[in-house]
Amino acid sequence: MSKEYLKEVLKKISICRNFELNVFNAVKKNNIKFPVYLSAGQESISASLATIIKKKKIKPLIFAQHRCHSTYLSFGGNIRKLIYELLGSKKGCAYGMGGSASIQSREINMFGHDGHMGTQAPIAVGACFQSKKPTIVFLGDASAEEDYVLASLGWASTKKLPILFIVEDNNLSILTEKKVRRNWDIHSVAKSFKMKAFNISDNPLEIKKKSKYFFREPILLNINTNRLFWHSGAGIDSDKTFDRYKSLRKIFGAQGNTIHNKAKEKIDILWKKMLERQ
Ligand SMILES: Cc1ncc(C[n+]2csc(CCOP(=O)(O)OP(=O)(O)O)c2C)c(N)n1
Ligand SMILES: [Mg+2]
Repeated sequence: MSKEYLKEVLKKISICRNFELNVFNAVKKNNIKFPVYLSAGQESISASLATIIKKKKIKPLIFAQHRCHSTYLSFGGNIRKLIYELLGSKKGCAYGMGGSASIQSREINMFGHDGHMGTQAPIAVGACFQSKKPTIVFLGDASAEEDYVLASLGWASTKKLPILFIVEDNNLSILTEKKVRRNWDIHSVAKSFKMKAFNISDNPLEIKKKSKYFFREPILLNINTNRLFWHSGAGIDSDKTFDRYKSLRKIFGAQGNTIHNKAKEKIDILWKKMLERQ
């Protein structure tokens, strides 16, 4: 059972990773002219959540922030429309006006971010409070520090909303580590608001273990992860960063390579064609 789940997650990550590698190259070649936020290294979070939630036959409202390509792709966003968006075309998922940071999609109920860290939390809580629809809000570890995010946790808990707060904790606010910024943990804060909250790794199996609580009550998962590339743009801070995708691929051996190569071929061809058409 868990092998099937892991395979589904791996397939999603391989689409996201190959997508991000193409974006990396497009930025390097100056084919993309605005700031780009690559999610490589962090893909297992949205890939796991999307796989789990699809199985539950739930289509949640999704509120992401700037590092959101993998969120969009994992939850079934149209790949071509994201490429168009990143190339500034009107055919993009945000009509070429969202760029990398404000990806939206009516088809998958994903709301674009406004660029102010953490504002997605009060907006998501408001949407969930009004509609009572299952809702996911993604936050960075730095965004989780904003005062309005904390107030949102309190209201979600008080009203017992069917909302899932996901903190993609890459330990960084641009380049400033968490330990420099604060002496507290967001999962402890959520607990003090009487919410279920957990501090886990980006291992898909750990994420799955907590899924029994999803949308039954408010819950916060602080998920420790790693971003492989620069905060913004195409570059590498360190080549020693742990890569969850690599470790998952190893579990599947030759099959893992086949999954990767299939995704690579599909995504590389798409990017090539669409860049040529520009
Ligand atoms: C309210 C606000 N303050 C500052 C910024 C500038 N800023 C943009 S991204 C960022 C760091 C975000 O870190 P985090 O939330 O952990 O997300 P990550 O980039 O690590 O995915 C900062 C300080 C902003 N966009 N909005
Ligand atoms: Mg961060």
